[in-house]
Amino acid sequence: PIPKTQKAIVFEKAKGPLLTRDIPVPVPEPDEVLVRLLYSGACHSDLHAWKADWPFPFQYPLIGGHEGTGHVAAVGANVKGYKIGDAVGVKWVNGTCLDCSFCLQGADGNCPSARYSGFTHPGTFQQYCTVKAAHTARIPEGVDLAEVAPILCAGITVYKALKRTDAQAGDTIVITGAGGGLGSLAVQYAKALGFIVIGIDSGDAKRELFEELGGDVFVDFKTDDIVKKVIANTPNNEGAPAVVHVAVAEKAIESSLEYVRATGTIVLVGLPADAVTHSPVFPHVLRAITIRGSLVGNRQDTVEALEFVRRGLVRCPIKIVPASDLANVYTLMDEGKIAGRYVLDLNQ
Ligand code: 8ID
Ligand code: ZN
Repeated sequence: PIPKTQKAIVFEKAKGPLLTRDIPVPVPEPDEVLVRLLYSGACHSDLHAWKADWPFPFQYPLIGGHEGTGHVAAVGANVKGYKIGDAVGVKWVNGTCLDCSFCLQGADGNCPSARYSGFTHPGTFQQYCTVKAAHTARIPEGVDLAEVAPILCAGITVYKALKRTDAQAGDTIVITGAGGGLGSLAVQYAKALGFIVIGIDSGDAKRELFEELGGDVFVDFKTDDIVKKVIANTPNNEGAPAVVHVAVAEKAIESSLEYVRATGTIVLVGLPADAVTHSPVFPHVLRAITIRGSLVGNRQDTVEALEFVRRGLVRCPIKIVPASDLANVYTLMDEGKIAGRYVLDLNQ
């Protein structure tokens, strides 16, 4: 039986208190699924939303969260293919029109009428949420629902970003922010795809995690000469053919212009507030480099990213905490102190 009310973490304004409230359980539209959520990852994008430090039309009161897992609790009248009890995930892209040119190209996040979990649609920091059936992710059998939660944003996003580097198996790739939520998954997808991985982050906890996850060379951005150490670890000291930035730091992007290999590709994923990419035109053209942005992933990327987890090639280094600990998680995240990912237990 579905209760009338549920617990949700709500904030009324930017940086406002994170209040646990009893609110109504939503009723699914004909093309929606109602999900009984058990777990939600806490992504740095949720922290950006709480701080409102992006030029994004945030709407309050807001229920954040966009990496949720649980079971189908109800299906809308027109939904086929899902039944009550199915293990499912909720992504950042919560619904799209399915008809525009972006949808047809599989650029789900760019659909002009897309709605986003935790940003423009009540997210996964609550016990029940609605999602368009077309954007509900199926969780493969045998996969742990807490452990898989971070795949629904972090995993999909870095898997897609790695594809967008156009790197080939055997290439050396740099991942900045390699010890954080996205980074710790990027390292594993990169290894599974056959890359040699140089990770940039700071401190023993992140270095140890990086090495445990199979990373090859760790560069500490606080104590190492970044450019020198990266170049020294690339074939013929030519520089890195591919870079994925998940660090929340403009500086990280700037220094990559100096260690990227001529003809190489830099993919921007992290979204530091007010950051600008300064790439002087002359070396940009003469060295023929590419700089591109990458936004989450589409439904097919989701299926593929989850398949790596099912096969045991990628695992999420998580710490599970009660949902009521979200404010502490945000503090630790702001201080750069989280190695891996925190996952909220939505029953606590
Ligand atoms: O679709 C997208 N583009 C997308 C999807 C999901 C998340 C973008 N994001 C964005 C988030 O909004 C955030 O800006 O990616 C960024 C990283 O999210 P996260 O992995 O959830 O954040 P984290 O766990 O806090 O990890 C960030 C890491 O960066 C390191 C920190 O030490 C931390 O481990 N870092 C920092 I801050 N400065 C660094 C630097 N200068 C750095 N690493 C290397 N060099
Ligand atoms: Zn996210």
